[in-house]
Amino acid sequence: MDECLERLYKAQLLPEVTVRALCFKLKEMLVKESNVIHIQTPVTVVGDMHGQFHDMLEIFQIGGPVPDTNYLFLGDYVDRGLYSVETIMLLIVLKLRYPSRIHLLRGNHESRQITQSYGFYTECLNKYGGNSRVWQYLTDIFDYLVLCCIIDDEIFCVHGGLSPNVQTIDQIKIIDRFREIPHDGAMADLVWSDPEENNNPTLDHPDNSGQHFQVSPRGAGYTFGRSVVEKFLRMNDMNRIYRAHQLCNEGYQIYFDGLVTTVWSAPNYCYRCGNKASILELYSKDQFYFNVFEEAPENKLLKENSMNDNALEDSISNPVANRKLIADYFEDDSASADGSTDPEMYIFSDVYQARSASNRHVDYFL
Ligand SMILES: [Mn+2]
Repeated sequence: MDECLERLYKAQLLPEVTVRALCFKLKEMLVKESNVIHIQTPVTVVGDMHGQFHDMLEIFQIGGPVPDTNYLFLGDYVDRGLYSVETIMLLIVLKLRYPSRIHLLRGNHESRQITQSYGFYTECLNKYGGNSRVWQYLTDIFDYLVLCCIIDDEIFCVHGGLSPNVQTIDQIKIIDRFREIPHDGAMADLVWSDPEENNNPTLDHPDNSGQHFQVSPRGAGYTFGRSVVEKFLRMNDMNRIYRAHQLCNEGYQIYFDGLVTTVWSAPNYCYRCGNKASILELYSKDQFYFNVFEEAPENKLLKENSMNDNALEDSISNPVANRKLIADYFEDDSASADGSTDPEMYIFSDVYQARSASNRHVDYFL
């Protein structure tokens, strides 16, 4: 296990048979867990990572390594970024090696359907010689991840938010979670929903007075207002909610005077959003600190390169130039040459990923 960790910290892939064995072991561990786990402070809460592996290493630098620091990850480990496999594999092996020190909730991207559209499926194929077995092992594991966590009996943590089908924690505990995330219902809402400051009934919308959940513009889950949160916290004797799922420019966002907090941990999301990220360090139930950070130095090479040839503004205002910079950074000459003109060579496209990963594949397996 320590040998696996050593390789993963260096961003090296593990062989397929090893991934299979590790997933099998983790499944045995997770199947015993309740849908809602209980943990105690101190713990550091981490939001979406989305395959930004170097930024996750940065988190272990600024927040402390496992097992010195306890971590609760709120989901969305894969998709969008270029290192989803490395990111989820490191988290899996850390969980196996230090089960009581790190906890992993399920996000809406920990899903077979979503990962086929947002990069993880393609990345697995590219990094494992075109076969989808590693993707199958990993998405099978996603079915076993827990849905919620309660810290110190009073802080409710979940990837997305609340559900009109869930009034009590006990109702979450009886969900059959060992499955793909469904399109609707309580399990879908927990990973898809968002808080909405202006979701309360008003004179303009008196019809809302009875129900403060509204259909989400995401096409899954709901948006929910203050009254929903207050009722849920009161009924469950909880004090506040920590969740992830939404990009925050400052790395975190506070709703309803602190009743709900969003933690976002992917800096410069997708290597181009320019946002900060944070981890939330909880020392006790009332003492906490938002440790705000920016993208990892590996990503910053991008900016320095672009500064040198005065292309920084171009890279922000001109997505094509930006793609070329990113492609240059990943040392894929063929892709970058095409990338400046061919929209198909966009960094997250199947074509780009296939080419760059086939290069990397050689490194890993020869
Ligand atoms: Mn999400």
